[in-house]
Amino acid sequence: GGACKKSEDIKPGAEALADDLDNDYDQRQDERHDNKNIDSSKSELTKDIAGRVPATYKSTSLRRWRPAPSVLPVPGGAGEKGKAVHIPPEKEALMKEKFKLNQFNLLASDMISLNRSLTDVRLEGFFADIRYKLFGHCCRCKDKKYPKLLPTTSIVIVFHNEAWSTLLRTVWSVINRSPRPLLKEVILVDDASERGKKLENYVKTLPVPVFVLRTEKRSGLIRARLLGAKHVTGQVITFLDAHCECTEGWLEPLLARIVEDRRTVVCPIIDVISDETFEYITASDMTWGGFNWKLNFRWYRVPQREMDRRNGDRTAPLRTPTMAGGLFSIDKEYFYELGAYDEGMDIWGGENLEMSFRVWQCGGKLEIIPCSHVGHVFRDKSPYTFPGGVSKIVLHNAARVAEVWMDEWRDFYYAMNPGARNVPVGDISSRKALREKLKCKSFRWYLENVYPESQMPLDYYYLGDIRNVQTKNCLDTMGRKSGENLGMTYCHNLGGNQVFAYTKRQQIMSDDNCLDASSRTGPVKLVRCHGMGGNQAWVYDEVDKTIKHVNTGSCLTKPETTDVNLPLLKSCSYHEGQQWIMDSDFKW
Ligand code: UD2
Ligand code: MN
Repeated sequence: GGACKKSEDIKPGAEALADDLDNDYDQRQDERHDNKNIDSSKSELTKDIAGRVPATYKSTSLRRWRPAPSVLPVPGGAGEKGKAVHIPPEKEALMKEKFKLNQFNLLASDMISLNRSLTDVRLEGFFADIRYKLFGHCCRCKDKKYPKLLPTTSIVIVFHNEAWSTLLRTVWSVINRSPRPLLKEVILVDDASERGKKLENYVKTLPVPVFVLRTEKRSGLIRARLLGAKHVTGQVITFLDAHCECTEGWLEPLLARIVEDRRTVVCPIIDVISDETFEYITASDMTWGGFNWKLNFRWYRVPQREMDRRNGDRTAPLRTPTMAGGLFSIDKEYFYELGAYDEGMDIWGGENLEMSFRVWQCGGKLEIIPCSHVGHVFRDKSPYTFPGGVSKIVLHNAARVAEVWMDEWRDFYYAMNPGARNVPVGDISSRKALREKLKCKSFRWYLENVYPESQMPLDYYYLGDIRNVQTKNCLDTMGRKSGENLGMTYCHNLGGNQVFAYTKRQQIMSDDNCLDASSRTGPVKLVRCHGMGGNQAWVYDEVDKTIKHVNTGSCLTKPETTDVNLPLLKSCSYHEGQQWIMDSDFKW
């Protein structure tokens, strides 16, 4: 592009600190995008993008298009081939200072070329080769043949106070690694950033159409994405976070899958770009998306059931119960048919589960396409403000998910999040009407058919706290992890760590952990639920009020006075210390 100055090492020294802190979109960071492939194909490209507006779906031909060679590594360049960047000790203070701006190592990011090279991370190798030879079906991503006619896509990237280098590296990775005929445009939505340099002039120099939109006031990522989507002219919308890097061949498999079935919402495998070193680390292709009782998104191991459905082919589309939310492609018309996003959601959170449930319950499919890899900088903390408070916003969004989509299982959400009841959910009538209009299936259907491995029990007798008759105290996980002892303390009536479900499969569970005992005298531990009975099977007797461990015949017993926080397992004597009440008086 015309604005490209020649390659120069960026050496932000201590003297750079002051002005870097008030302007982290410092132009010095774009000094190294001397992109060889782009210039040579520029005339081709203008013709492709501007000269042809596909009238129908599946109309953009890749037949005559030849891929540019992938971006060549700059010898000795920081972070090339996705390698880690190490900051010399004398710059550590500066590094720490800059880390606070975005909650990632901005100094490292600024040292890396805006179009650094990455290695090709797609699955191949010995076992894939063997399968290919033996069974003839292709288990190597690089050998897969995609239709020559694929829909065009527009990339929508929303951001608030994003750093120049990560944002533009995202854009460059899209430009460098997407077949040009498929890339309609890139739409950047600035969600009222308070700092940063103007992008308008810079994007004009880029070899593909890149537009910058602005929200009038901080609107949050959900409404910012809606604004971006409105301006999409491609056939497919592809959303990305503002700190991503797309790898070789990331786009074709996503679009190809949508061509097969336009009601498929597809996600790449989200690889990890280290927030400390910006190293590109390939993520497992054996994880999918789930969620816990709090309605937090979580990664879990793909169950054997789904591996079997795919005949063990790790390159086949993976049906995932939920998506992380930031990176996915969806047919534009389908996006709107399906209800776009819930405009009542603020700032951050919840929209990923909302869309996941909606896709599945309303007749679509949600998949991870393992041949598509995109890196993302995962952070420990959020760098920006949540006007009105983090928990209030996140709980508000989650409550909308629970109320509209989860039927009776919304109780788990309210039980697990003390205070969630006090957060107003706002007007949800239009979202409920949407669910009606689309004739969406129930949450029970979703749990039975899409996510039977979920920690939401399908059938349960009870959800609430479990009180001891003698001590009047309650069982309490004390927030402990799998493998640790169950605890007990005074009943606080707030739910959270004192909420247990007693299920028809005889489990007593708290989120994904179950009460578990392996000997007749305890201890009683919290162990990841396995759903196979065994040490995790308990029978509650409503008459004598005992909780009996099936395997050992022992009874759950109040703690000794020496350790009042440790419930025990003892032979049953039916005294009050072994009587429990499952009949909570929570406020939900
Ligand atoms: C994950 C998703 C993210 C979103 C979020 C839940 C991935 C990799 N990321 O969290 O896309 O689904 O879960 O809501 O799946 N932003 C704004 N305005 C705001 C706040 C954020 O534009 O008020 C932008 C932000 O600059 C970023 C994007 O929204 O580009 C996502 O935010 P994030 O990176 O903080 O979310 P993340 O990755 O923790
Ligand atoms: Mn992100």
